[in-house]
Amino acid sequence: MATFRFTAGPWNIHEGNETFGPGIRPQIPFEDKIVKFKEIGLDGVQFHDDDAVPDMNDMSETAIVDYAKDVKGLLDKNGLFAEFVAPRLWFDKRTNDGAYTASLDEDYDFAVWRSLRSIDIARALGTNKIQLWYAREGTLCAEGKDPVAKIKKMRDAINTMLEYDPGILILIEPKPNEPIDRSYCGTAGHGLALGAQTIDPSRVGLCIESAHSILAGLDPANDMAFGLAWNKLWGVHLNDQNGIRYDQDKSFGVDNLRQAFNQVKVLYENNFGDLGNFECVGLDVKAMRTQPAEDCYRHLINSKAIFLKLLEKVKRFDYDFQKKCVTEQNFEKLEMYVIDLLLGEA
Ligand code: XUL
Ligand code: MN
Repeated sequence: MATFRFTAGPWNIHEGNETFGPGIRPQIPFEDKIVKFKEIGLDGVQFHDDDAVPDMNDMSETAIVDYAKDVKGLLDKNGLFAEFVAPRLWFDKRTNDGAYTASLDEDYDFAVWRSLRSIDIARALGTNKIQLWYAREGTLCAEGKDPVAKIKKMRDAINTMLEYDPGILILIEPKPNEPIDRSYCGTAGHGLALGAQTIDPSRVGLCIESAHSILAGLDPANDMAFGLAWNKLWGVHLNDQNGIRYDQDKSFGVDNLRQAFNQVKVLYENNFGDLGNFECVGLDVKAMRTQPAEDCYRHLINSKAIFLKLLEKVKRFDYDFQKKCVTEQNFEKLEMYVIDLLLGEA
């Protein structure tokens, strides 16, 4: 029941830079991160388009693919696969005001160019998954965009990608805010509704990130369940988050263990990983700024370890006892059992 393949992106090892201070750990070359990923027990790597091909904006379309093929060689050498490629549509000046929802037509065109190149890169890396995190698709100034027209542009961009390559899958990773404060695609429901409006809804699914669900005031396990109910959960980004504030990307389970337990439980019970889309367990976590450089993979190691410890708890879950409690409608009894299980007393 269930196959768990663990993945992370090169951005998950960073220098500790945040809004209030610059990086304080030395930069680690991409190749070193890849080697270390394998060593700490990851199975695959997640990419932004420019994680794979850093100077892509200034390269020809053939040069981009050639460069990506070399990256594939590096992955093969280290026994890792590429899970997905996500166009990074929030760094460049041309995507300052949104990408598919940019105010200027030429900026929209740039975003679509990057998206199609992401597909080329994904193919060269050996994956058919494109992940869309809609960073700036929304507003800070609410009157700055016509929301109805712009939401339709998000659909148009997906259609262009689906048409460009009939074999790709699009994974929408919804998030309600940050860096914008009003997202046009904030929840799993928005993601699926958007997918349903495209030319091929069967190729649009979800990647649910724990922190993003929490930021939306929702329960991550239930968001995952919502995707699983329709076989639309094609990826997860596990992490943790202390309430509704800035996006923290804490290690999985460190803030709310029971909430993490229920994420593992819903994935395990529903055969995640064996559902036909090579579903992976992404660990979208970031080390605290205080973390020493010599131990800067610890948050990834911990997140995987916590997942596996919780998996053991899930496997010991007493379904007969649960059924009895449900029949008696004695959920107080069931709650105590879950707490005892998590505390090692059941
Ligand atoms: C942003 C986020 C990103 C995406 C990849 O909050 O989670 O790391 O997962 O673009
Ligand atoms: Mn993420």
